[in-house]
Amino acid sequence: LKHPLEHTWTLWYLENDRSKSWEDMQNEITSFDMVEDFWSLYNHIKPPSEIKIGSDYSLFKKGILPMWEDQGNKCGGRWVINMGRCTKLELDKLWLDVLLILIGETFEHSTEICGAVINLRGKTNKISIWTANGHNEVAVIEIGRKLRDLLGFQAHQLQYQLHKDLMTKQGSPVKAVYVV
Ligand code: M7G
Repeated sequence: LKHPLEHTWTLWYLENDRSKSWEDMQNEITSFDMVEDFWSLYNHIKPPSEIKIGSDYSLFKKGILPMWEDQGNKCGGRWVINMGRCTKLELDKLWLDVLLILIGETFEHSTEICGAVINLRGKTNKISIWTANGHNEVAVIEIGRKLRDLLGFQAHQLQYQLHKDLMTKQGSPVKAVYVV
């Protein structure tokens, strides 16, 4: 007997390749809607600490592409966690925690959740949680506070950035519209 999840989720893998456009670097791996299928996938793939620098994993609700341009993301933004210096174990643990928080529908405003991304960038590894509407302050703040508490970041500030700001300010720092 398998245990159903509330949503169907799709895992994506981005492999850096200068000969391709950014969109073409995204590879859809597989989708799942059962707890047991999540674990068989998780146990089958490399953890983030073992994949090449420059790569990303993304887990999104099925039907939402892991891109700013998708209808589901274009008015939204992300809570971003800058990992800084951390061990491989800490990195893999935090990503697994984020995955479980997502598929477990942990938030009151779970409908606002689009997905999560981990960017493997060496010293600037990042994990972000993408939500659908950056103007839905109540939902964004609830999600940010709960993330901070569940991940044990009480002493660590989390910032929320709008995708439209990231899209237009490539390279330069992007202001946070919310902080928790
Ligand atoms: P990143 O990989 O999100 O972060 O963005 P990084 O700076 O830590 O590596 C790097 C670049 O990838 C951006 O400047 C864009 O050129 C491209 N890129 C990233 N994202 C998330 C998107 C997206 O959603 N859509 C498009 N078109 N390009 C993106």
